[in-house]
Amino acid sequence: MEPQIIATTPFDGQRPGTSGLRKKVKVFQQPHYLENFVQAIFDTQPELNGGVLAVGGDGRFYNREAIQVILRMAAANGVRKTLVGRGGIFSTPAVSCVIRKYKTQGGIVLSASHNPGGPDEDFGIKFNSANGGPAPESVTNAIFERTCTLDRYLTLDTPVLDLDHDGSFMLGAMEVVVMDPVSDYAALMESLFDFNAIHQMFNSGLFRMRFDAMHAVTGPYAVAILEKRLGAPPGTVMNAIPLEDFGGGHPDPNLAHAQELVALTEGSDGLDFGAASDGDGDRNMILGKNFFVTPSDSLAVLAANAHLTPGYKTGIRGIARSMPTSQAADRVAEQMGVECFETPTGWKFFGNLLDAGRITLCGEESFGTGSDHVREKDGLWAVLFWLNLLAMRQQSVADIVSDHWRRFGRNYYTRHDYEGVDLAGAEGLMDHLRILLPELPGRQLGDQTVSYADDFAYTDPIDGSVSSKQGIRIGFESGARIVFRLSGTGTEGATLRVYLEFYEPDPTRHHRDTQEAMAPLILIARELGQIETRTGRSEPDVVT
Ligand code: VG1
Ligand code: CO
Repeated sequence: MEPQIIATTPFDGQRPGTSGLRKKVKVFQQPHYLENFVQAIFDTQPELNGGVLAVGGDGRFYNREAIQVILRMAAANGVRKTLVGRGGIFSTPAVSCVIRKYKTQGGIVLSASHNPGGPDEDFGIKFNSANGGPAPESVTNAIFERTCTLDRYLTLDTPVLDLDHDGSFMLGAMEVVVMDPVSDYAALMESLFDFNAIHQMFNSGLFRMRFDAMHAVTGPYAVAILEKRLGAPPGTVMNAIPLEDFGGGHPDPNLAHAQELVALTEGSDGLDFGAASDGDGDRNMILGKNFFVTPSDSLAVLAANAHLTPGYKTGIRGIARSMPTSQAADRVAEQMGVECFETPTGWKFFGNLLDAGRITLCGEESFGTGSDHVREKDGLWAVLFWLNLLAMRQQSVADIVSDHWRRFGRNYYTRHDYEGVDLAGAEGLMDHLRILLPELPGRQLGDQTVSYADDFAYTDPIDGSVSSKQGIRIGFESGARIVFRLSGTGTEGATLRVYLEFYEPDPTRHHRDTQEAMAPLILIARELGQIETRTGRSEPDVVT
């Protein structure tokens, strides 16, 4: 079968953001739009020619069509073999797992993660490298550059491919292997955690939990692992059937969007444990009875307790967190005597540190936690990690976290998001802060004195690459911080994220209401950023 050469012209704005190219479905549905981006991947990644590629997505609207396009183009571009999840489905961490296990030359992940799905909502695509992780900036920049000059793409003229049955078939000279999306991932989880201990905890009948798959990709993974392998009662996984539009919801596991689950953990009859994941399965939210675990704390608690699980029993080598993530993990690293790194937002910055063996665990405040087992953040992994800890420690979630605070102190933390604000206003706010930076050190703001203020830049300790303008950091002498950043995953207007934290060593002050405790710092951020005048918003849309 001869490849067809299709003439095309470049589209503006095919620059990948924090995690791949994310646009409205309608943008992707324009003739040649998806094809151009995919061709730019093949043109810039020569090792795919003659190589193996993993492909799958979170099952959202347009996933099925996009997979067909990609497979035909892969065959026309000389890919030798593709590994595809049945139905075109793979969670993001499962793609990473498959790339690593079968040593493919890379993978293509179709997802817009926590963004809503459907004909009028979002779609996304990103390329993962042979290490299983999101391509580093050097690669995403090269792909973008290529989209600016592209004038043709290669494809095959074939009927619709059947991807709903396991097995393999030839597409031109390329072999397509349709595989169970769950089994390799489940086996990896079993190698890391004490499934027997977790099984016993479920068998005891004393432990009650729900996992909210939010009608997204983790449904089949969670049913297979929690209910089938670990013996959790049927129905433990709620909203388990993946839907193309996630049932109309926002598949974002946080207090605002997973309210049904949150309610089940509240009150005197609340569940012992609640957890949720996002559209593509890489995020996690952890809840105890009447207790929300801040993702930054979750990373710190997992690090401090990692030795209790089989996969990490020999200890961890180091920890990395994204810049806006609280410094709770730093305290654990310090006490353990291991290295701690502060990277820009986005998982791609952890890859080099993981590959070099400098870190074992990493995480972000945005409900992302992971380790060197794959090169993506991993929602179910975090849930299983917590279950393993609960089984070993035989304590409630609240007790485990309170113990942690007593030992390390508490980093009070919150993030305020102002979504869909006017782009010019948001950029104006950031520019205004940048201008202020030089005069801030030494200044008194509220009850805090500024010790440093900068626009975060990161030099990768492994390859020396520099990423600048990664967010405004304002650090105070007390150790408190305020960070301002604009989102790189949205598809409409701008989203301003304001991240706040302060350190509280005194255990008698560890159980205050977070928003109340942080009110003075929140006020400083609002005034300094002139948030209301510049965004027109007096309150954030989402508080986590
Ligand atoms: C957000 C989060 C970031 C995360 C990224 C991708 O990016 O803040 O921490 O890595 O989403 O996560 P931004 O640029 O909107 O702040 V996912 O689950 O969308 O792959
Ligand atoms: Co995600």
